[in-house]
This record gives sequence, structure tokens and C-alpha cells, in this order.
Amino acid sequence: MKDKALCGIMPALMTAFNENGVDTARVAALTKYLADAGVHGLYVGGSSGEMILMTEDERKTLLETVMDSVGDRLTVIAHVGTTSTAGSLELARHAEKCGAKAVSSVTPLYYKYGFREVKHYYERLAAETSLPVIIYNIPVLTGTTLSTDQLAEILSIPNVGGMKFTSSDFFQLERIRSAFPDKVFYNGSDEMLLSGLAAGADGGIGSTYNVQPRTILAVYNAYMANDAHGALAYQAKANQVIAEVLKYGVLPSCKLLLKLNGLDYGECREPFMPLSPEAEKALAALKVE
Ligand code: MN9
Repeated sequence: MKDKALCGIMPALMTAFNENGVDTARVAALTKYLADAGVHGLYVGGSSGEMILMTEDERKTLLETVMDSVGDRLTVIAHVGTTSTAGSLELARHAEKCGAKAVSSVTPLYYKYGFREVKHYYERLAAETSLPVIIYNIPVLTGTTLSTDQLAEILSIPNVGGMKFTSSDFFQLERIRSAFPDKVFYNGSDEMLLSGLAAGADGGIGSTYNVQPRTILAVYNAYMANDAHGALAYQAKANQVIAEVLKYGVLPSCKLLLKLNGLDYGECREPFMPLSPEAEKALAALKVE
């Protein structure tokens, strides 16, 4: 049976920083804002959370902050991918101890691993935790494009609960979700949420969900109510924001949009840079909800 608690709209939570590390008060404020907006869960410690720019200790603090803040209200998926298998296994054990509902991971970053290595990595991760493991398939960043058969082989590993699918090969998404009706599939590109839902995704995980949760939920809710045209209208509304954010840089832009919306979430960590005045002006003109 598909785990309904894992389905739905899950912002890929952004991280706020201060001079001491994770700004736990601001992180708690954003998680509460998103819970109040009605999202179903949070995906914590992924690329949208600047995990590549954080230490493992900071990542643990981040997850603990989220669990304390909204762990009783929302499904929390902990992204545990790092540059090393040992580091990811350590974060997976920590996530389980903290009460996360699932763990997710890209393969260890930087090298372009082959299929045998990718599969081995997920076997190790699945053996380390009793939580469901959500594979993170993002070929444009990992450099490894897996075939439908190869994805199916990885999904067959015991304990693998589903996949975050960041690709526009919706034929492949439909084939694997039909082959694994009990597993959970998430669309990974915000700008193509409706396309992913139409191919059978059970929900979506995305960065811009942090800043426009209501519009994204409207896409999902309309689609679930069999209103594909309504869903497309909301997707078009979301895409006006996404197109601008992509132009100026997703994470710095989303942090600015949060600030304009009344939650000063600070700046991204270096080497990200503050936005230009021109970008700030363009983003300030957007209607974001
Ligand atoms: O988590 C995000 N992907 C990455 C998903 O960070 C690589 C997406 O939400 C994108 O930021 C978004 C903009 O292209 O779709």
C-alpha cells in the first residue's frame, strides 16, 4: 500500500544562516509559515537547503530544529546525501533517531558514478536505516542518466520507498510509477509540477514552494480534483515567478522573495552572491503567494 503520509506538496526547505551557523529561529519561523499554508511535508537538507555549503553538524542541527518546530504536524523527509557514503549513513542514522518519516539521497556528489555504484550506494543506505529510502534521480546534476530498467532495479531494493524524479522524461516517470504502484514518486522540477502529476507523480518537492506555497498547493489541489485546466492556470501563475527566479538564481531570489514577504531569511552562503539592484527590482514586482 502506498503511504499516504508521504504524498503531496513538500517544500525543499531553505536554510537560514547567521554568524554562528544555522539560524534556528528563522528556520522555525519558515517551517511554521509553510505548515500554516497547508503543505503536506518538508524535504530537509537538500540542494535548496544549501546542504553542499554546510557541515554535517549543521545539517543535524537543521533537522533537529525542523523536528522540534513542526515534526508533529508535517511529514519530514531528511535528505542525507553528502560527498561520502560514510557521511550519508551517519546522517541517515541521525534522521531515524530524530523521528524523520523517510530519508532521501542523491549519490555521493561530484564523481559521475556508473549504475553498479549507484545501486550499491542505495543498497548500503537502505540497509543502514529502517526508514523508507527515497531515491533522488537528478541526471542533470549527477551526470548519470539511468534507464527505466535500471531505475526499476534500484526501486526493487527492499526498503526503497520511492523516488524524487527531476527530469523531463515523463514517459519514464509513468513507466516506473506504473510498475511500482505502492511506491511514492515526486516531481522535482517546480516548473513542470503539473506535467509530473499528469504522468502519475504523487506529489512534488521544490525550492520555489518555500515562497509560493499557496499557488503550488492550488496546482496540486486542482489536479487532484480532476480540474486539469484550473491546475494549468495555477501552474502558469507559478511559472511567472519561477521564470524570474531562474533568471537571477533560484536560492538568492527565493530568499529575497521571503524577505519581501515579511520573513527576513538572510543571504545564501558564499560563493552565492547578493542579488544586483536590477534583480531585486524585477523580483519585487512579482505577485507571489
Ligand atoms: O528540489 C529543485 N531542484 C534543485 C528541487 O534544486 C536542483 C527544483 O525545485 C528547482 O530549484 C526548480 C527551479 O528549476 O524547479
